[in-house]
Amino acid sequence: MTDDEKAPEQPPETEAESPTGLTRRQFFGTTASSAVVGAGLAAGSWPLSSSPARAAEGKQDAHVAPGELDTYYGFWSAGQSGELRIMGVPSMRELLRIPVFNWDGATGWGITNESRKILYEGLTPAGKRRADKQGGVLRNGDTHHPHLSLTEGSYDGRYCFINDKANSRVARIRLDIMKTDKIVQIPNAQAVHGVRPQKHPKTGYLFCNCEFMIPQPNDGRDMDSPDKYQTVFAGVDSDTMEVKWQVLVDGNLDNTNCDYKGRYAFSTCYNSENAAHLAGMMRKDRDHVVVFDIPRIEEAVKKGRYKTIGDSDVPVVDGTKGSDLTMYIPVPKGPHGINTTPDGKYFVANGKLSPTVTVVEIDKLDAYFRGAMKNPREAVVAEPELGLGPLHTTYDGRGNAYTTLFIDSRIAKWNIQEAIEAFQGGDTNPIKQKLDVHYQPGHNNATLAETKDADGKWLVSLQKFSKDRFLNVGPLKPENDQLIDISGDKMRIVHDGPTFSEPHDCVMARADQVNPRKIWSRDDPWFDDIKAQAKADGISDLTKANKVVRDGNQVRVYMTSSAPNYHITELRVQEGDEVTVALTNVDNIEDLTHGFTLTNFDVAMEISPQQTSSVTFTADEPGVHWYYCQWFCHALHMEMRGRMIVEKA
Ligand code: K7E
Ligand code: CUA
Repeated sequence: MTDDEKAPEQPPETEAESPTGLTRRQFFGTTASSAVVGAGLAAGSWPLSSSPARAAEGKQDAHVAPGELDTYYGFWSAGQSGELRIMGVPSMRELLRIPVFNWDGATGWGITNESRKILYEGLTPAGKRRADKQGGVLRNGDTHHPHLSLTEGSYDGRYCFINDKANSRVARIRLDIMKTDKIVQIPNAQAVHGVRPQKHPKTGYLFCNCEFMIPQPNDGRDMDSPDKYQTVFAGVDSDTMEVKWQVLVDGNLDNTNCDYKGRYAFSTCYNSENAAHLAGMMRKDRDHVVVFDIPRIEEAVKKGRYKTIGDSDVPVVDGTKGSDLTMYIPVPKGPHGINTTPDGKYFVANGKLSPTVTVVEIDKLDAYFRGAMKNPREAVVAEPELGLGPLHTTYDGRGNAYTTLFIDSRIAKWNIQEAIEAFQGGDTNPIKQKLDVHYQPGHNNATLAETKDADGKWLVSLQKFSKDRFLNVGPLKPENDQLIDISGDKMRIVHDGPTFSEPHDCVMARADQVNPRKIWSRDDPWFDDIKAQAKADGISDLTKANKVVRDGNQVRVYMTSSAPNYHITELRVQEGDEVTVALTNVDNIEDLTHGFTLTNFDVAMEISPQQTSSVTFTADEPGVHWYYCQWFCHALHMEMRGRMIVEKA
């Protein structure tokens, strides 16, 4: 039987098939409210909820009227753009971009002293050497996996974490101010891919998969012996963003997840062959999932059962096959995503090169680590065949799973319990529906599905290709993020959203679970460094200071602004001075952001209400240099500017 034969009948998926005479895009465009959906169905013979014999589609209204607010925050990675994006769901409106590993001219990320410190201080020695060669920053990032901090399995609104595959870093974003506040580069690693915050009792560790295998240490040895390359799984303390320990493993590491009890993390491996080339990586029919026993790893570190590698002092324990710290579960072929069910009972590893997903019962892992289970495959409780290219699975909290099928361009909805029964020999077909998506989905995620509060309302499917879905913008096309109503028995696509390169993954939290501040607090530790410097310069309150301090050839300018004025509009320095401008926005009105752009100096920064930002540059060009406010803040915004006068040395 083919997968298609197994799947229940589906609504028409091509534009020509619509019985209403509308193209499908027009149809959904006119059915923004649930009342119209009902009318449309009654009028035509669209084979959906109008027939009592068929499963009903959800009827949620995805339209968020002008002035109305979304019910979920979405956190979208931005792939090669290196940032994090905040979306409103279900409107799919982009609300904010948060620079993380990229350079950003709007906010001055990579330019201000505050951001440059964050971008630099967590780098490895090799990372610092590279940054030093190019002005103190690494310039690009490749974000894949945003995940929010949890307390006892629920979102707690503290942090978002995100990986950088390109330069092997992970970052923490403070959700109260929506700014990146810590970045750490993982030693002994190339390409940090899967990351996942511990769910219980609270985050806790941030678990990090280092994808590529390399010689350990990577100092010129073993370069022509790929069979000796190894990679590590890393535990990062999310409170300090320090790497606490690493685990050497067999094979590579792709995606990772963890349980709801605080004991296990688990990662997929697609290169158990230790191959350096594609054909070799595909040789075996089974790769594996490696399970990490976190308390045992901590114990091993405590007892000194570790080594260090190269110039890193991070303890590295041995988790290769035969170790008592890990368990290797063979799964078919090249598994990719790994997703824990919201009830905490199972994880699902997605086959990618196998049409199957593998369901593992988490409670059964204990038996293996106790020594009571010899064959790790005994922990597998189901392995349904879903279609071609299963990559990632998400959940509705009602016992159903939704798996993206990359090659089929579909999402398969299937029932976990029925898949388990079928695995035990029952004749149930666990597949409930297959839905065409456009095109080639990677991750999908449902609202709150990475927490125990999965609510089964909305599913977002992130497509790698948009092809013909939008106006042609040339050879580089947007991705296509589709919003799907999963509140009914059948999935229904309600929105196409183009996105710039390339959201791999997203998570969604209820709006009440994320509570950012409206303006900055002057007590924020963000300002600690500049406050300390100001104090040394005799300034106790930056909101009252308009003062220029000369210290040799260093000049520190403390300035305030309130719409539409800078309170220093004429600044005299000498050619060659190293100038630091610390600017405080004393407006305390919500949304009244100012900025500071020094023309022809490549200097720009944001100052939102009650924020201080600082920047340091060399006044190397004599003459008159205007600085201006680049955020339109007032009717006299154009006039909000001043002169830096650089006198010839
Ligand atoms: Cu599947 Cu990097 Cu999460 Cu992309 S990974 S799809
Ligand atoms: Cu201040 Cu524009």
